[in-house]
Formats: sequence, C-alpha cells, structure tokens
Amino acid sequence: MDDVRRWQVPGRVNLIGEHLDHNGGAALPIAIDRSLLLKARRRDDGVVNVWSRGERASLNVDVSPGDVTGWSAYVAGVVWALRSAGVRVSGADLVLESTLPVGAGLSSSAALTCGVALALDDLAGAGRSREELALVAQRAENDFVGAPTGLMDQYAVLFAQDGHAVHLDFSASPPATEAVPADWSDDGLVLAVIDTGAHHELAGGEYAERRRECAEAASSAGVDSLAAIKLDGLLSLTDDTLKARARHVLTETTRVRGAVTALRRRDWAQFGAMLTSSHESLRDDFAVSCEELDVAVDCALASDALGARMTGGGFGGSAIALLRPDQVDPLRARTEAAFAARSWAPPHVFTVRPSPAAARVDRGDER
Ligand code: GAF
Repeated sequence: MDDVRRWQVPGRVNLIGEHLDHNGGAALPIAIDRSLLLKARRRDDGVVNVWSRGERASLNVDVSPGDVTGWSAYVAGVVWALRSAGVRVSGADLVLESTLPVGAGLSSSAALTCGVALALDDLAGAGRSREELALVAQRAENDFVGAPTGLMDQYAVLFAQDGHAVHLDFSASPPATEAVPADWSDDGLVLAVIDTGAHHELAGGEYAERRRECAEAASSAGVDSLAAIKLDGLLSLTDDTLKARARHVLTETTRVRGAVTALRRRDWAQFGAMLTSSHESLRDDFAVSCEELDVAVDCALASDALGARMTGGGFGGSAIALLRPDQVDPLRARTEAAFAARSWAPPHVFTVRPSPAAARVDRGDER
C-alpha cells in the first residue's frame, strides 16, 4: 500500500490499583511487549475498511451507536466518537496484526480503540492531544460498544514509558501521569502473566454492577468519589456489600502508595506483598476474581513468587506474578497441572517487560 502509516500499540498490565480509576483513585500500569500493529491508509470516499485475523469489515463514516456489533464496533465507535469531537474522518483502510491475546484482560480493546484513534486523527491531520484521544477511545467503548470502562487502560496505552510504570491519579482532570522506574529485571526478577483463558468481557453486567455499587457507597458515605472515603466514612456504611466494596477501595488506595514507594526503593519483597494483598482484597471484598484466577495466584505463590494477583477488570483474564526467571517453568508446569486436574483448558504463561506507549513506527523510530 502507498502512503501507509504504521502504529505499534501495546497492551497493558496493571501492577496495582484495581478498580480505582472509576472511583477517582490511582493505578500503576505498565505497557507490555505484546502489541497491535496497525497499518493505516487514507481514503476519501467515506468508507472505513478493516482487516483483522482473516476477516474484513466495512463501515461508513456516518455510523451511529447500534449500527455495528462484534469486534468492528470498537473501530466504528472510534470513528463515531472522533467525528462527534469534530475530527473530519474521510475514510481509511486499516490492517490489524496482533500479538496481544483478545479477552485476556490485557487491554486488547483499549489498544484497538487508541490505535484507531491515533491513526485516524493523524490521517485527518487533526492533531488532537493524547488526553483528548484517550477520551475519544473511552467514549467509543462506553457509548458505542456499551462497556462502561474507566480511563486506566487508555492512559496506559497512550502514556506509558519504556522501562517504567505509569502512576495515574484519577482525582485530577485530566488524570495526572508520573513515570516510575520499573526495573525489577536489574535485580534478577521477571514479571510473568498467566492468561487463564477464562472469559473476560467488560460489556457484561458485572463490571457495571461494581460501578453502581461504588457510586452508591460513595453517596451513602457522603463523598464525591469512593477513593476519597476515610475510615469513619467506611464505618458509617451499614450495607455489608457496599462496605466491602468501599473497604477494597480504601485499602487498595493505601497499597498503591506502598507499591510506588517499594518500586522506587526496589524493595521487591514489599512490592510483592502488596500485589498479593491486592488480590485478596479483589477476591474477598470487591468480588471480581474467579476460580481460575485464584488457582493461578495460588500456583504462583506455591512456586515462590514474591507476589501475585489478578490484573485488570477481573471475572476472568490474567494474573501476574513477580518471580525469578528460573521459577517461570515450574510455575507453568504447576499451573498447567492444576488446570488439567480441574478439566480446564491449559493456561498460557509468558513474561512481559515494561514497554513504550503507542507510537508511529514508519519514520525511523521503529522499536
Ligand atoms: C478494566 C477497565 F477498562 C478499567 O477502566 C479499570 O476499571 C479496570 O478494569 C479495573 O481496574 O480494565
């Protein structure tokens, strides 16, 4: 293709700070070295064609919510949200190639929406900021696809830095970003992902239900957003479910602070302890884990990981573990055996490294 622009768009792993973005709290994701390669060429006939995994979808740029379903709704949603934001999308041919597993809780959907937003904004010469494009990508998911996500994934994809985690603060608008070195590899450690294969779908009702519960807990405790709750506010809650959700948000907020300090000090034992207690809180108080994730975390801890937890929205997807490289094979074997014993499909275990944000890679800045 002539005039083809290429974008490399990473997935993400959230190290800690789960379900805090939609509560005005903090998160600490890294972009990972599993990514979407997006090739984009401008068209001027009002048609957007997308090729992905041997399939082709075509849509018109004047698409509206409800017109498109399935994977191409993420692309259509971006076209719609960009045009609503005043960007002149004239059409495009888009080719997607991915090393990022879909439905694994590693933000393949944010990679897709952010990548398409970057590419179409660039083809239109609109020059929107990454903050604006993050909102466009979120709007595509929230209002077109129907997945009521926060902004963490879009910010991880668009603002990550190589070798760093990005400390995000959602109490600010736009969210504040701060890069924190994530250099466990200098101390002989790796971050493993255990993709459980359990179904993960944010457009399902459970994620939205947690958001509703959090909003209700915040209003009962008299705070604007739940991350602002203090101990007396927590104790004032009388409903056990709302109290448990708020307890997760309060304790996770403290854990993020501890994890950032531990990361800066390269105190891996402390960092690992934060990961594991985050998992317990997501399992017991926030109730977004599942059997597969719990087994994966148990296997990681039994393989002497310094810490392990589910990552992302939950209800399936992936767990992460911080451990030595020679512990990865035993972890894989242990997890495969535990899954086989329960007649579950084999999990996929691989390591990831903190990687750069989405970037154009056809101008001599290939990575
Ligand atoms: C999903 C959502 F998309 C994010 O916005 C965030 O809420 C996360 O779940 C939980 O931390 O990835």
